[in-house]
Amino acid sequence: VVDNAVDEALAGYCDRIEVMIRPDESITVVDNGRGIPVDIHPTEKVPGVELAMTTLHAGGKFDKDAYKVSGGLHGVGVSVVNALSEWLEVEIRWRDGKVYRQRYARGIKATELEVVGTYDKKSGTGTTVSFKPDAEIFSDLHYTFDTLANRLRELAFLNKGLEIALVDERIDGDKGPRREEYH
Ligand code: 0RA
Repeated sequence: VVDNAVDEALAGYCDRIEVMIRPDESITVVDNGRGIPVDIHPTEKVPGVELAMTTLHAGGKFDKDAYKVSGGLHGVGVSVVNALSEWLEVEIRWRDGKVYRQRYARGIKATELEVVGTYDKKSGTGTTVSFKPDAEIFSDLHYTFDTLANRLRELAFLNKGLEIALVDERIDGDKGPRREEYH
């Protein structure tokens, strides 16, 4: 999920990514890119985001498409995260000023893409993906802060101008959640 946001940064449209580890060990990744496309794909007849969430784009055809949603560094993309998640929710702040949301359960669409509100255009477009790894697939559901921190630090160092924050909401001390930022 982070790799997709990094690809949006490489394309020149995103300069900030925030990763939150939630108290229930779900993850939220927020970026300030253009937003995963919500418009209807001309031949597939579903929103671009739905294709991204349900199609394995391991190569070839999809990658040449003008509406491609990057597979990230490993070529398969967010559809794999979706398939391996008990639930996944995507929220898009699109350039029409509307907020769109869709939910999935174990990779299967649970709701249609819906308009759930509007956002202040000053705050800008972007994508938020939240997911909870599936306990029927993974035996260890616990995230290790330092493992994520080391990877996110590398990604920030490798991408000029990109800020990445990691927030651990499982730890909420006097100063609030544990937080690190890389630039
Ligand atoms: C393809 C086209 C457009 C945005 C994206 C991909 C995009 C993908 C991801 C995945 C995570 N965050 C993302 N942000 C953007 C642009 C579509 C348009 O503006 O018409």
